[in-house]
Amino acid sequence: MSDYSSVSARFEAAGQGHVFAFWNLLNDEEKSALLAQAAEIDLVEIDRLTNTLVKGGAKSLDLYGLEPAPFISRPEHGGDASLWNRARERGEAALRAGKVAAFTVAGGQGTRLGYDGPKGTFAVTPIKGKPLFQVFAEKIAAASARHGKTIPWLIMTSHANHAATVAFFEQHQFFGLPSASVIFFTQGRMPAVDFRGKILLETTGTIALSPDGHGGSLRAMVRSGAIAKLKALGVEVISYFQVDNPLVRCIDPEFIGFHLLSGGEMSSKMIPKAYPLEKVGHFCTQNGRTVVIEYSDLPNAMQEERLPNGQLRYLAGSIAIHCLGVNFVQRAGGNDANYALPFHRADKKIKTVDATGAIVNPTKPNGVKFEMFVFDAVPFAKDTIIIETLRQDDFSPVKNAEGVDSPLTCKNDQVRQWTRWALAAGVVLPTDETGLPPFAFEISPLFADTEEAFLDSWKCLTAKPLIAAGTYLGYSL
Ligand code: UD2
Repeated sequence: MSDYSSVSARFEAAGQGHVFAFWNLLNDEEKSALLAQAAEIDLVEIDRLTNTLVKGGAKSLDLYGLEPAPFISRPEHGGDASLWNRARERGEAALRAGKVAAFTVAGGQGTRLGYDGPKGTFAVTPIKGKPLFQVFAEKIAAASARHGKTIPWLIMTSHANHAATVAFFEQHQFFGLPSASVIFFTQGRMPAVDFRGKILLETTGTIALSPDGHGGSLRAMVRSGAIAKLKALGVEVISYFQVDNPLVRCIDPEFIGFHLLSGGEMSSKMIPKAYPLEKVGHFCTQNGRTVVIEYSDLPNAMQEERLPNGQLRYLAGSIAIHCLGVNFVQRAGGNDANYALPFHRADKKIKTVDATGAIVNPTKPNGVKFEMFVFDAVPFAKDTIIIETLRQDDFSPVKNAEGVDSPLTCKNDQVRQWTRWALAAGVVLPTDETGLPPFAFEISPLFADTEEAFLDSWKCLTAKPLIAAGTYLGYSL
C-alpha cells in the first residue's frame, strides 16, 4: 500500500482523515479498493461544495430578472411551415453525411420505479414487452437505414449498472445494431457528505459514492474518449435523450436541422406544460441568457402565473431532449473552470457506519448528495434555440410504478400514437375520447417510427393485416 501514507495525509489535511478510520481492520483487497475510491475524489471540489452548498444550508435560486424564454412554434401552432421544411432538409442532409450521433443517459438509479436492474432493461411496449433499450435501438436502426448511414449511439451508464447494461446488449446481440456503433461509457461519481461536510463511509472499507448527475455526461464524454471517437467519425451533433422515455424521437431531422441552421451550440425541445405544477424544467431567460429552472426551484406562484389570455406564463416545459454540438461538449466537458456546471444539493437518507463501524440505515436524511444537471450547460452555450414539439410524439416517460408517468400511462400513449398513424392510413379503429382503442396492439419502429413512415410501409403491404387485440406489425429480434 505504497500510496496509503500520502493519500491519507491529503485526506487528513482536508479534514477528511476519518475515511481511513478502519484501515487497520481491512484486508489487502479492501485497502486497494478504498484507495482507488479515494483517488476518484477531488478534495478541493468537495471543500468548495461543502462551504457553498452544505454549511450555509440549502439556498434558493436567484430568480431576479427571470422571464419566459421564446421558442419556435410548431407549424400547427402558428409556426412558419417553410422554416420547418428547411430545417428538416438540413437535418436529413446531416444524417446522410454521417454527422449525427444518438446519446442516451442511463446512469440513473431509477428508485421511483422500484425496478431492480438498469432502467433501460425495463419492458415497456404493450405486446412484445420490449425493453427501453430495444425501442431506442430499433428507432436508431430505422433512422440509419433511412439515411444510409450508421448512426453511432452513446450510452452513459453508472458504476452500479455498467456491467449489467453491457451484458444485456451482448445477450441480445445489440438488438441488430453493429456492436461497434454502440459506445458505452461510465459517468463519474461524487461522495456523499454529512451536514458538517464530512465524507460518509458506506461501510468500514467503502466510501458512499453516487453518480454525479446527468450533467456529469459532459465530463464523462470527454474523459472516456467518446468525444474523440465521434470526432474521428466526423460527427458534429449529438441527439441527447433520457432512458425513461420510449416515445422520444431519438433522431429527429427537424430538430437536428434547426440546431444546425441556428449555428448554436446547444438546442432544446419544449412542450407546453400540461398543468401548472407539472414536474418538468422551465425554459426562461435571465440577464440575456437562456436558463432552465427545475420545477422544484421555481416558486409555485410563478409556475401557476397566467397571461391575460389564460395561458401559463411559464409555459415552456423542458423534457430533457437536447442537441449538443460535439465541439461544445469538448469545451464544456473539459477542465476550463469557466464552463464548470454547478452542483445541486440533494438531501438523502444515506446508508453509512457509526464510529464503531456498525451499519446505520437512517430513517431521515442524514447527508447530502451532489449532482450536476445537463440543462445547466444551456447558459454556457452560444445561440441556443428552443423548438416546440408535440407531447404525443415525443414524451411519455416511465418514472413511477403507478399513477402519472407509469408503465400503464406510457403503454397507452404508445398505443394512441400507433392508432393515430393507423387512422391516418384509413384503418377503421374504435377509440375513446382520448384516442385509445379498447385493445392494445404494437408497431415496431422497424416497420414505422413516424406517421409518414407508417403510411409508406402500410401502402407497400399487399395484404393488409387486421389491426386488433394483440396485433404486432414489425419484426421480432
Ligand atoms: C428530469 C428533469 C426534468 C424533466 C424530466 C422529464 C432533472 C433534474 N429534471 O427529471 O426537468 O425534464 O426529467 O422527464 O433532470 N441520469 C443519469 N445519471 C445520473 C442521474 C440521472 O444518467 O446521475 C439519467 C437517468 O438515467 C434518466 C435521466 O437522467 O435517464 C433523468 O433522471 P431523473 O429521473 O433523475 O430525472 P427527473 O425525472 O427527476
